Order: sequence, then structure tokens, then C-alpha cells
Amino acid sequence: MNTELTAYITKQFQEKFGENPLIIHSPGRINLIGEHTDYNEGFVFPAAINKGIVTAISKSNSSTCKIVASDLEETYEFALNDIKPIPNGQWRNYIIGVVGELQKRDINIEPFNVVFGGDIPKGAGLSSSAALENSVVFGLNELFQLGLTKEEMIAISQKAEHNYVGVRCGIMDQYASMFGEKDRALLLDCRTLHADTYPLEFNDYQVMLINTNVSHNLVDAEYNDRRAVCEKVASLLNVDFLRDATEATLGTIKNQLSESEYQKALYVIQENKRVLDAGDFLKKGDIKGFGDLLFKAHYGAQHQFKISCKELDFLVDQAKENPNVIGARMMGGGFGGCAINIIKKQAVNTFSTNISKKYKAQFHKDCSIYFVELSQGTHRIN
Ligand code: GAF
Repeated sequence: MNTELTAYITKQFQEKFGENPLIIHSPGRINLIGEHTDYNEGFVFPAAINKGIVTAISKSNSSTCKIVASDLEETYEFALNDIKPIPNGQWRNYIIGVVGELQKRDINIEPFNVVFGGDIPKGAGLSSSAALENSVVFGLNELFQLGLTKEEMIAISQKAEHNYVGVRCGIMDQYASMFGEKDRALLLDCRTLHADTYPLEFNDYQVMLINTNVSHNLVDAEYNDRRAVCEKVASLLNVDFLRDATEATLGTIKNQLSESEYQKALYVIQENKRVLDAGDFLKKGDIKGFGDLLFKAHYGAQHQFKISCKELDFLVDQAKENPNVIGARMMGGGFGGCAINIIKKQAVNTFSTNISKKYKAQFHKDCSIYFVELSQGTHRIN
């Protein structure tokens, strides 16, 4: 948790609204392996990180809600009886969405004020949007004593994204941000919402993130298209979700699918298995076996599910050539954002310097390198 950021947001709130707010911290997330499996009711392996959103919130004396997006120096004022998606509303829709979804459930809230800010790099695929949604729903739950469970809150955050932002996302980001545990990753079954937690002990190795600085944008129709393909194949197989398909059952309808649809469904089936295998490798302490699954997952994301981009492919190719990196892949929804690498601790400095130079020479722009700690999920600070 970033204490300077918390102090700054608190001060801004006090200056703007003249009151002491509740403070909520909600983290972003990484994902070790398992992309586009969550909305197929499959398996994912995320962890909350020590970068997040700080939201200061209190009741308002006026008839409207006032929101300050501190990092962007933007404000937004709205009335609770006029909640609808805002065209190109960006961050506003995450907040309006949470309010709208509460109202759909006949949960009454009164006007409130918010100042929020964060230290999650934007567009890096580290789920700043889920962190914002979670912090707002958590804050409202505290403020108005709504009695919502964490499961109910993440469902509200997810629906806000579907219905107000337009991304039919799965539950991974909201889950990881809400339920994250310090120093542990969560192998989550997205059907039952049961997670086994794993300490991230890689001995001589560690996680390193490299941001392509290609801003992925989930509103991009590509994400929803992938979900639609998965749903089409599931329906042809007479199952609710691809979680219930196997390579063998998929083979029986191959002639009803285009090659592209077949490969995408095959990727999901194989990726689900990779997540479970990744858990087994970690249990056995087989870090190399674990790392190799990351390379395989990237191959699938690049060639089968087709959610990578040339910058991510370049980073993973560079990692493959370096014996000190035992696994790397694109992370998150795709089309930009970060590559996650499992790298020998001693090699971090040299690899960072080399990859930064090579990336710049290749794409004439900088990549950014982050090291993260695994942290506690959404919680109230004061
Ligand atoms: C995004 C979505 F929000 C998640 O639900 C998940 O599908 C992910 O992309 C891909 O694994 O982060």
C-alpha cells in the first residue's frame, strides 16, 4: 500500500469537501497464467499487487454526488435519479456502473462524494478498472451499511463493466482485487469461486513485469468477439461453458467450425489444463516446469487465440533466448499491456538493461519494468 498516495488523497478530500472521509484501498492484479478462461467458467491464477486505487468517500449534504479523479484532475457530478452509461465516459462509467447495479438490486444509497487516485500504470493490463469498481462498491457498502458480501460486491463490479463500460469481462480481476492475500497467489475456480492459495516461492527466481506501453483497451470489440466465439462453440457442444469441453468433444464438431474458431476453443481447453498443471508444478517446487507452461501459454495466446501483439511477441521471444528467464508470456486481456517473466534474481539487472535497449531499438519507444509484491485485497484503511 502506498502511504504517500493515501495521505495525498485524504488531504485532497478534506480540502475539497471539508470532511474526514472513509479510505478504501483496492489493489490491481497480476495473473501468473490463465487468460480468457474466466468467462468460460475455467481456472485462473492471479494475485493482488502492491499497486492500487485509493478511494476517499463520505456522505454528501447536497442532492448530487461529486467525484474527483485526482490523477486526471477531472471532476464529475451526477444525480442518483439519473444513472445511465455515459458515451466515452471512461472512468465515470466504472463509478456510475456500480451505482446503477446497486439500484438494479433495489439497494438504496444516498448522495456521496469521492476523491480517488492510484499508482497502477494505465493500460498496463494490471486491472486499474476492477480496482476502481471494487473500491467504490466497498466504500458504499461501508458508508451506507449495505451488508453486501464480498462475493456480491465483485458481482456488482463485474456487471458495472458489462453494462456501463461495455466489456463482457469474466470475474478474475474483480476477484483478485477483492480477495487478494499478502504474499500469495490465488488459483481460482471461476465456476465455484473457490481459490487455493499458493505462496509465491520461486527460490532463485522472481516475477518481473515488462510493460510494452502499448495501451490495451478492453472496450475494443476484440475482447467481446473472443467471448462470443467461446459461447458459440459451447452452444454447438451443448454445454453452458467451454470449461465442460474436452479436446475430444471439440473434435466431434470440428467440421462445423472455422479453423479460427476451432483453434480459439482449443486454446481455452488447453489453457484451463495449463493452469491446473501450473498449480501442481508449484506444489512440487518444479519452477522450470511452471515457467515452461508460461511459454506454452504465450504460444497459444499468439497463434491460437490471437490476442497478442508484435511488441509482446518480441518481449517473449527475447525472454526465450535468455537462459535466465524460465518463463514469459503476455498477461491480461491482450493486445498490449505487460509481459510477465520468471527470471533468475541475479540476472534481473542485466536483462532489464538489455531488454530496454533492444525494445527501444526495435520499436522506437520505451518499455517500462516493474517489480511487484503480492498484497492484501480491497480493504478499509481507517
Ligand atoms: C481482462 C478481463 F477483465 C478478465 O476478466 C479476463 O478475461 C482477462 O482479461 C483475460 O484473462 O483482464
